[in-house]
Amino acid sequence: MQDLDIRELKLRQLDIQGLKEKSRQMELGIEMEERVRTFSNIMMMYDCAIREVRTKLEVLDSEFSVRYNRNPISSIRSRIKKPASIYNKMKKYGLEINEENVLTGLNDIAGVRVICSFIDDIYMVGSLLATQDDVKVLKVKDYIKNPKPNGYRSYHMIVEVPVFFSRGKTPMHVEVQIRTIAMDFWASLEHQLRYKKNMENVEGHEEISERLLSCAETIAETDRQMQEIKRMIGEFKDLS
Ligand code: 0O2
Repeated sequence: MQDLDIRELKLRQLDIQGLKEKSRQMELGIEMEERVRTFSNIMMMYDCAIREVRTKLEVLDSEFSVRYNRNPISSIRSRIKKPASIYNKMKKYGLEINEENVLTGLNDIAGVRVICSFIDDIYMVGSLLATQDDVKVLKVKDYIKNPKPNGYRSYHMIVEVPVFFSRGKTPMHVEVQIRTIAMDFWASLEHQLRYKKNMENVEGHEEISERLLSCAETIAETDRQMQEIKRMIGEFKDLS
């Protein structure tokens, strides 16, 4: 009789432990669901910020197309940083992974890449965007005037734009990279070939770096020549 009681007691204990475990898992599930919902919400906000900036750039391009019969912007691409890259960058900067830091700690979760025809279009588009009164420029990195040692050229801006949601206005950060078709050609291939890879372990990495740098310089020279040709054609037009 006593034996049965003890067995019964043990079974009940197991039952309680099982229930506790189930409820802990449910709590974890709810917490996880909550985190996923928060993350999706933040990504939606960045997506909207990208659309705001894209629209501004598209408006400028349309205006130029009608007013001056030419398009300074050849194409626009945009992307939201992948969760794994967000995680790695936050770890790199020693940031705790939370909602606040995902919204304010990184500037490049939302990225817009603007491909221009000529070098002077880059500065014109950058300045026309910067002077809009709802755009705040937080940071500029001019890798055209100061190319990176590997030859990378591009004009980077971190801008803050207001996005209007149902609960009010939120200032959102967007990284805008502006470059010519030629700079983009180099950067895209270099990104595929080596950017972020551990090149030091690749045999002949010094020669690879030198060749990539040499390609970047050839491209920069071509961009300068195209700019000069455009200037000459512009002058000829003025004379006619
Ligand atoms: P991905 O995969 O394109 O998103 P910061 O925190 O601003 O001081 P950060 O973020 O390195 O430092 O800023 P920087 O130098 O402005 O570079 C931002 C982005 O420019 C990179 O994003 C690349 O997209 C591009 N970039 C910079 N340097 C190079 C380069 O040498 N080659 C190529 N191909 N692209 C470059 P991510 O997040 O690093 O990469």
